[in-house]
Amino acid sequence: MIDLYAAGTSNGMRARIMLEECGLAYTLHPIDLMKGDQKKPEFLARNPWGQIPVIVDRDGPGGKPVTLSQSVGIMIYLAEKSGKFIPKDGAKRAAMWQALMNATSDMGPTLGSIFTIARAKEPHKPSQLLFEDRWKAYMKAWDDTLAKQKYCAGDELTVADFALYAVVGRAKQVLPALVDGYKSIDRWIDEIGARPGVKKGMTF
Ligand SMILES: N[C@@H](CCC(=O)N[C@@H](CS)C(=O)NCC(=O)O)C(=O)O
Repeated sequence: MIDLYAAGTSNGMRARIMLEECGLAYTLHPIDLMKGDQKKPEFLARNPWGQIPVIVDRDGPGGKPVTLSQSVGIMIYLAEKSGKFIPKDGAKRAAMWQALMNATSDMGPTLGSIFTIARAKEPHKPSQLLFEDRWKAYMKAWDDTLAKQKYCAGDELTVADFALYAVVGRAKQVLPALVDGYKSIDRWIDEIGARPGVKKGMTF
């Protein structure tokens, strides 16, 4: 059994989508970020960085418990545990890592910056433009890629699709204009978003 400590942000969604898609039994423990649950001693004991998501796998490698934070670390851990969503072929796996890192270390923080600036009483215009332009460039590149191939890393569904879906899906929930007008991304959103595991994983 796995315990998931998370909230409804793109990072939290990634972890929940993977638990669902890998078919692993888990219990969700909702963390209220606004109330600061993530800075309480019991949470910091699991992740000293004080951020969601965190999983505790009571049945980790060798039967020993594993406590893990970092959404990408969690996704890969769960993919390896279940033997799903990581290509066996080396070139395809490299393409998966490239797509995964763009979704998580480029697009995720860019979206976070856009949200933070949008919530400010007096948004700093140059920063707003910088991050919005960066977001549009990533979206355009994904739209072009997904016009040529079915999934983020090629012809195989991988963790990268779930990572990108969490960030694009979260953008669609909060600022839908960020996701408007990308035909191939729309086709991909329709397919990935229709998966029961993804639907449940996006729900908090
Ligand atoms: N690199 C980390 C980032 C985790 C992260 O930024 N978590 C945010 C929510 S999306 C959080 O817990 N924020 C609350 C805080 O920092 O106090 C990951 O991928 O898991």
